Amino acid sequence: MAAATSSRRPAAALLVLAAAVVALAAEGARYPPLAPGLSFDFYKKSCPKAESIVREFLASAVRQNVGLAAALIRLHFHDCFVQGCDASILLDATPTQPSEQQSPPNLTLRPAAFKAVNDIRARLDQACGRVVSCADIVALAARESVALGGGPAYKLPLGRRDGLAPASNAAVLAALPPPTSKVPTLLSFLAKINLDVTDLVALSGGHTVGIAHCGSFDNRLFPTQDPTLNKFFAGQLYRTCPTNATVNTTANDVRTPNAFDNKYYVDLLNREGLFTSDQDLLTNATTRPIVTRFAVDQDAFFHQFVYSYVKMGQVNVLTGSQGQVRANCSARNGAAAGDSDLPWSSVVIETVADAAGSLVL
Ligand SMILES: *[C@@H]1O[C@H](CO)[C@@H](O)[C@H](O)[C@H]1NC(C)=O
Ligand SMILES: *[C@@H]1O[C@H](CO)[C@@H](O)[C@H](O)[C@H]1NC(C)=O
Ligand SMILES: *[C@@H]1O[C@H](CO)[C@@H](O)[C@H](O)[C@H]1NC(C)=O
Ligand SMILES: *[C@@H]1O[C@H](CO)[C@@H](O)[C@H](O)[C@H]1NC(C)=O
Ligand SMILES: CC(=O)N[C@H]1CO[C@H](CO)[C@@H](O)[C@@H]1O
Repeated sequence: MAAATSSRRPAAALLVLAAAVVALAAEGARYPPLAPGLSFDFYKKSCPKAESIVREFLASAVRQNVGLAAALIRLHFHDCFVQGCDASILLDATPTQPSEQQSPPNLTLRPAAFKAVNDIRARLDQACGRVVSCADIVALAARESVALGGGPAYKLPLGRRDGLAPASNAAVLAALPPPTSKVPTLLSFLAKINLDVTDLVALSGGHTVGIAHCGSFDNRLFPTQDPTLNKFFAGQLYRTCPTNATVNTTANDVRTPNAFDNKYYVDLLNREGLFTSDQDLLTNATTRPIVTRFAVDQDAFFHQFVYSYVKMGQVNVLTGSQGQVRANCSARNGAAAGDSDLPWSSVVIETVADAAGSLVL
């Protein structure tokens, strides 16, 4: 009896403690300075339910397709790295172009992310009219995806407006480092949008969820094995990607593929990072101490991830009367499908194909 009572009390105390830790993860987070025009309560009057509508939609959508969360986290990266967080990545990207190669099953993740954004757009329109921008929907969807995976809940500055044109293919390539990059190259790309070495290590932690195609890491298998790759892990990768032309996918985080946690950094300590750009974070002496810190302290990772992801989410935003709020996240307002002065389709199809296979974040 006494034993039963005393064992229940610590359990209850533990629960309280756990709740306190979760709250801390959100409230103890530092936030970067807000970009002019953005605020935490931007839709308080015009669409008070915006955040709960996104949350409810994704809770159900991610339950049906766990890969959607990773795809949405990645979509926000790609949007912000290229031409700022203006939803330009969504423009005219109808997911219908046939693939040249046999289509890997998981290529469907990206179209699923685009569809989720448009489905959220429709629900928000119904509730509030066209007031929430597609760029904010992408940022909100990414935020909910982090939390749904078990990651930190955080406050999100809102008020982004949507861009009027997609980035050129050249601009996309100039903005996103390939996954074969090492730390100095990664840092030179991040410096273009004022992100630093701590941001690099924290944002790379986004690879705690999601999958990658063989083509993004087979440089470490062929023609010879990368010496920084754990031999046993390499053996697994050769089974997934037996030749340098295999169309196949594997999890980014071998330990907990669908959980947003700090196990990605534990992977790196064990030399089980998937990309060159992952493993070099441990190899390089500048980034190694940050990797080690996040591997042993998940709260430290969560706090820094919130800071860096919110910072990234404010890169070159359009605000106030700049840009527009798109009615259809896939097309500029008033742009008919056959619009002749803007040959979007060709540009964007290339952009999306690149983004699917060969980019680091
Ligand atoms: C949105 O735009 C895309 C691309 O132009 C188009 O294919 C799609 O039919 C549009 N959706 C709606 C609901 O109008
Ligand atoms: C590690 O990264 C730093 C920062 O970019 C760079 O200066 C240094 O040369 C890198 N070290 C190696 C061994 O590449
Ligand atoms: C793709 O990966 C799976 C799982 O590792 C493996 O069983 C399969 O043989 C691979 N497919 C090809 C074409 O190599
Ligand atoms: C892949 O392997 C083939 C045959 O060995 C070789 O000709 C080709 O250059 C390789 N491609 C890459 C990207 O390594
Ligand atoms: C949505 C989807 O098809 N996800 C799959 C992607 O590939 C991984 C590994 O091959 C599967 O486990 C997922 O179910």
